[in-house]
Amino acid sequence: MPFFKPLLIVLAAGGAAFVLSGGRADAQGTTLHGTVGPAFNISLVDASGNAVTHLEKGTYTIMVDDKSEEHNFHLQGAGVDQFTPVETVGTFTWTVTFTDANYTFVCDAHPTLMKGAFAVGTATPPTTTTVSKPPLPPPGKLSAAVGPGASISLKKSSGASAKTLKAGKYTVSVRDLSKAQNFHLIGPGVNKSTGVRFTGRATWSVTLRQGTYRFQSDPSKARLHGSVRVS
Ligand SMILES: [Cu+2]
Repeated sequence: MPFFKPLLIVLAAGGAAFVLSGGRADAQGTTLHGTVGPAFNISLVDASGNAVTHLEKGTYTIMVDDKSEEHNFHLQGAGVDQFTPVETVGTFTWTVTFTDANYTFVCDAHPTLMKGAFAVGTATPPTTTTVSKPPLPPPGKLSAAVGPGASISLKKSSGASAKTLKAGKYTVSVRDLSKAQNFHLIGPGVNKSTGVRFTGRATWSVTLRQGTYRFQSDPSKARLHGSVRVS
């Protein structure tokens, strides 16, 4: 019966395709979520929020939320090499195809501290999957103030003027009590200021590197300024 023949062929082809794909999970369209920062943390999780340790091979969408200007997310392995910029914060979407191999994700700035790994397909899973949160020295604390009169200061937690500091992370609590002045901290890798008309408090997290940092009120910088040496 020639009339039915094309229909039978279609059915057979559909059945064969189903059998072929039935043996393995189809990864097509699966989305994974990578996160790095704001602290020293990096992770890759599936839609349920579980850490990725093993995947079926296939094509995935990777959405990365890079929350830090000090860290990045770098995904590497057979056929895959995708990374976010270290100095940029933002979300990134990649389409990647994983084959039978091990893959790693690291922060390029802290590759020994911030890393993870997973296996795909028949690859042997890596022995450790690390999501590191290493103990770090707590950030130093600094108090910055400008106003209410013609005054500006940057002090250590002891209350002493910050003339010299060790390089590292600091939390700066800023009190801007003047509607005509601001507090502006400038130096290697740092350029932060309150608004001139702004009054109130601000908290900044900064990483101070070796060098000289200057603080000033921009409208009166000849008069209201100071500096701190970082070693
Ligand atoms: Cu990092």
